[in-house]
Amino acid sequence: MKMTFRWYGKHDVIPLAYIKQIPGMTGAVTAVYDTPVGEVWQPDAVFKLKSLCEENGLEMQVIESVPVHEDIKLGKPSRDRLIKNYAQTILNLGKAGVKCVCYNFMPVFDWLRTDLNYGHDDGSTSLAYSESDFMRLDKRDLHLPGWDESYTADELYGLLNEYKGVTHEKLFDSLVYFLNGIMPACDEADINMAIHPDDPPWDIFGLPRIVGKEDDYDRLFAAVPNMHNGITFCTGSLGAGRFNDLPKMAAKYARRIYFAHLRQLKFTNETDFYENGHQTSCGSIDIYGIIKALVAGGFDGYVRPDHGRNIWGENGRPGYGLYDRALGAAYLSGLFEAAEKEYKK
Ligand code: DNO
Repeated sequence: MKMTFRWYGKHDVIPLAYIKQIPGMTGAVTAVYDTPVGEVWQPDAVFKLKSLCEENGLEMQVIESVPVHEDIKLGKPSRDRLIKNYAQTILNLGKAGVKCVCYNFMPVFDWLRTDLNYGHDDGSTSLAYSESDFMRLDKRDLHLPGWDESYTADELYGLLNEYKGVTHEKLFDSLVYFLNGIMPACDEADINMAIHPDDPPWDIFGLPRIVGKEDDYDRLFAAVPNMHNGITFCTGSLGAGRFNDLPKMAAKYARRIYFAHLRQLKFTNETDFYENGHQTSCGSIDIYGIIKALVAGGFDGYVRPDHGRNIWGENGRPGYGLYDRALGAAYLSGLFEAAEKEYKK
């Protein structure tokens, strides 16, 4: 296991030097943020990022994310050029020593929470999701946390319209087409692709979502068995679906899980939850059970703490402050140390 920490590039208010001070920290998880989606990440941009990390004593072996252009998800004719670009980005990343690329295949929107500033009794804040708040959203004027705000209202409307004929099957075929297109580059660069689950793991706004439960992964690996086709195991995303048995899935896919996002959430009723400190006792996700299952199953990938609270007066990027994620990293490292001594095969 290698402990890592997400870093949003030079605009991140958290200095890499601080990240390095977290005990056991080996690497930064980052991305080239100024290349438009669909274009090739040029070697000089990639190497510059790598140097920044290394100057601070951190590796850059994991990228989160290389975003997938909507035309690829939509299966449009332009996808062949875009997939070629993606493959070239993979080759460029491989030359810089990257080993794992996190990406997602969610149409239009990434993760969804309805509150970025949920207040806890102890004065800390975190992200939260409420079904009734979600139902109340004005679907014609969507501005939600975590979403790509670069779309104008018209563009968003146009894009949502384009997805009208896209069924789960069609989206799945597009994912398989995409993966088959980039696997040769992954083989050459020895890079593992790690698909991030849909968050939450169900359809939103009538848009299909296809990576959120055990059957989805079985289908994906049957369609693209290449071992470079793998998973980002995000406990907060998968855990939002009460139908998922996380320790079971961790055990089953341990050798396909190249990257683990470990985070906590606590259900307040059947559908609603808030995020919390990483400790198993802080929520509904059995973090230690998952780590034991990963280790016993042969997991040997990258880990990062995910979505901490804002604590100690920090006014950090929601879910991505320094302090609670640092506490999370220390806690998770302790659990891995225990589990690896006990269960490592
Ligand atoms: C949320 C993140 C996601 C993730 C992407 C991966 O906090 O985990 O935004 O980076 O879905 O492509």
